[in-house]
Order: sequence, then structure tokens, then C-alpha cells
Amino acid sequence: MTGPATGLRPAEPPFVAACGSTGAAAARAVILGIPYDGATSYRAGARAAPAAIRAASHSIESYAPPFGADLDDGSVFDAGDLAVPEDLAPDAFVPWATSALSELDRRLPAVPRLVLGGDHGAALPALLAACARHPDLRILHIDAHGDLRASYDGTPYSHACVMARVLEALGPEGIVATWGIRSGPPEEFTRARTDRRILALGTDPDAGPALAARWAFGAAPVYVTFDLDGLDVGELPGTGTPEPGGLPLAAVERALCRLARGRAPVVGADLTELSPPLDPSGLSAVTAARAARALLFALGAGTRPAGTRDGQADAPASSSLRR
Ligand SMILES: [Mn+2]
Repeated sequence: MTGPATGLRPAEPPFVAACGSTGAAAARAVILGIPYDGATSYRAGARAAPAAIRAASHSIESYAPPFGADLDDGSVFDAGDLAVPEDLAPDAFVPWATSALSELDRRLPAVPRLVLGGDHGAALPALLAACARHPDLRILHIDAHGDLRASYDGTPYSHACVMARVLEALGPEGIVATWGIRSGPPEEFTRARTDRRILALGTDPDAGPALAARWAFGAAPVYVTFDLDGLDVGELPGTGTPEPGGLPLAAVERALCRLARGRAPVVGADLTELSPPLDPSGLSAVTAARAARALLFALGAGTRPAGTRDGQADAPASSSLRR
């Protein structure tokens, strides 16, 4: 630890698959919690999500039948949570977290990272860093909302503005594919149709897997930004700005399975907007833990146990998902 500005709080307990980790050096993917929800517009609580997702991860299996793969192979390292100062306004959070992440880049292994928010704004600094590193980045944006507002609640860093800021940072060859979006002002839907860097997949559960299958066999780097309110509210009611309808988690798992099997590098991912206090049943945290497991496979963690199959026609015969 180098001081409060860039400190990490240990994960207690760590995400289930990281419990058997032999340490950061052997990791193929790193989990980093960013428990910040100051960019929320409606109902807060997402700051409790990293801890809730880790706790719920102990109720799911490390083996995932849709992937035919197991995370319990020491390939995940849980770095803990960024020690975000209390009551940081969004305009102050973004530069603070940008600097904290760049400090962490020197201390954490140079492997793909899964950021656990927090609200969607908590993931913005990681998204902007990925855009700066990869001008041709292909971003799969799963969400109920387009997040394309220039400003909201008096700040350009509200969670309702995340993808507007990302598109400013993304190079001309970059692509944002949006999936699950079903709410927002008319201008956002007009922009999604007319901006040539936005590929609007709508809410068809089959559209994401079809796109992922194409991207998986390209060379361009892929990033997945997953606002959990993109999911069916019946599967994940515990979120700050719920929208009835939404994608089944199984469809998202199918898409991420395509990425896990492909050769395109999946360079980062984030999972945001779980608000644990809004779902006393705990179902939402379990759904989020399942989503985190799927993202970790897409990032290159996990191994296929001998003799397992999952019925994927494109499954390679090797024992590892990607390598
Ligand atoms: Mn959203």
C-alpha cells in the first residue's frame, strides 16, 4: 500500500474463484472493486456491490456448464477494492480514480481486469483508459439505457453520460455495440441510428451472441461494459434505475462464451449498477456473481476440465478456453 490516495482494501472474502489463487503473478485475470455510487441519479446503494457480489459468489459453482469451464484453477486474482474517499463528487471522482488506476497499473499484473462497480460512472475511468490504449477498441455495451447524455444532474460524469464520454475518447475506428437498451430520450435513439461508431443491437436476445461470434474471430481488442440493469428485471430487480423487460442472463452468457472461445483479445470488462439494499432476497447479487463468472471466462481465466463438453459447435478440443 502506498497511501490513502491509491490504497486497496482487501476483499474479505475474495471472489470465490480467487480463493485458490496462488497469487497475482500466476493470474490470467484480476478483479478490482470500485465501491463508488456518487454518479447515481435515482437510487444509490451500488457502493455495496463489490462485497455483495463476492459474498454471493460463494453460493455459485466455479464450474459453469454454459462454458464447459471451471474458474477454480488459480487463474483469478482478487486485488480487493479501491479505497475511494467518502462523498467524492463525480467531477472529482474521475480524475482521482484515473490517477489511482494508473498507479495500480504499475502494481497489478498486466492481465485483463474485471472492474466491479459501483454505479456505471465508477467504471468510466477504466473505460477511458482502455479507449486511450486501444483506439480500435470494440466495446460491447449491455444496458437498459444509452448513457449518451451530454450532462445530467449538473455533471458530465453522471452515470447517464458514461457512453457519451467514452465516444469522445474512442478512436474513429472504435465501435460501441449496444445491447438491451429500451429506455431514454428520443435524441439517444436517433444518435444510436446515425453515429457510425454505434451499432445498436436492440433487445433481441440472439443479437449479442451473433455479434460476439463475429468479433471473437477478428483481431481488434474487445471490452465489455455491463450495466446490470440491461438484464431482465425478474432476474435482477436490485438495481437503481430498473426498466421492465430486459435480456436473460443466459443470452449474455452465450455471447460471452463466444468471446471466451475466440481469438480476439478481451482486454477488460466492468460490471456495474447492482444495488444490494434494493433486493433483500439476495437474488440480484447471485445473478451478478454469475455474470462476473462469465466475464472472467471472456477475459481469459478458467480451464476446461477433462471430458467436459457444452455442446458448442465451435468448441476447440484443447483443455484451455483460449490458449
Ligand atoms: Mn443503465
